[in-house]
Amino acid sequence: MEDLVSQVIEICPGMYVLPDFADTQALKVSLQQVLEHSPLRQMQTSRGFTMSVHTSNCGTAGWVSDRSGYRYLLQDPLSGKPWHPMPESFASLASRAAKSAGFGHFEPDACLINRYLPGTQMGAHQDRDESDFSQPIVSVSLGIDARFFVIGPEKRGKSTPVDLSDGDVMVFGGPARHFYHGVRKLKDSTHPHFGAVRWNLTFRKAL
Ligand code: MD3
Ligand code: FE
Repeated sequence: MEDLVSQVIEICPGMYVLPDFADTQALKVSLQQVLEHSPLRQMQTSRGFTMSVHTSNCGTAGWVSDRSGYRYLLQDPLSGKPWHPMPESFASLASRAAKSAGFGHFEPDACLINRYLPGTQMGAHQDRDESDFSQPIVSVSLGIDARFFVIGPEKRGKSTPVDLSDGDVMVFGGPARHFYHGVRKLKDSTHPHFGAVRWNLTFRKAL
């Protein structure tokens, strides 16, 4: 049988959108299992602000933020136990997406789970807590639409909007790996399988 074709859109060098690449319903049960093991929580920034996004992790390493700063930890600080192992369906999705964008052999060891409710946003930032910046980052959107924005290597300047819907996957590597980016305040809407929620899974090689 012929393979189903999927589009790969290059927004700028190193930054790719794979529209409707992920079967999000197939990820839902695994997501629930991970969250039973390590429940959602709101992280604090080093300056003491509470992030509006609710967060958890799975995989060998999990990204955390508190008054001591940002870092990856092998244990969930809420339980002292290792994070839930990364579900095979998550890992294979991330690896296939990276490969489609030209990054072969991507084996993520960290999956950050972000939950956005209407009103949730994420300010402009860089992802720079990982050890090897030659490895890409893969992001999977589930549920309601969000407007993601990317600026560039400097924090200030013109931003480019990208609207992300359920099933859309983005890959960031090469020059885009250190670009400032964020998510605009989520608008109220509803999705047939997820309700008034957006989930984002961010896959990284952290260690
Ligand atoms: C561009 N999350 O968790 S994913 C994050 O939708 C984060 O939850 C957003 O930014 C979210 O750090 C956006 C898209 C994303 C992730 C990593 C990137 C874009 C990126 C790294 C470099 C450049
Ligand atoms: Fe980020």
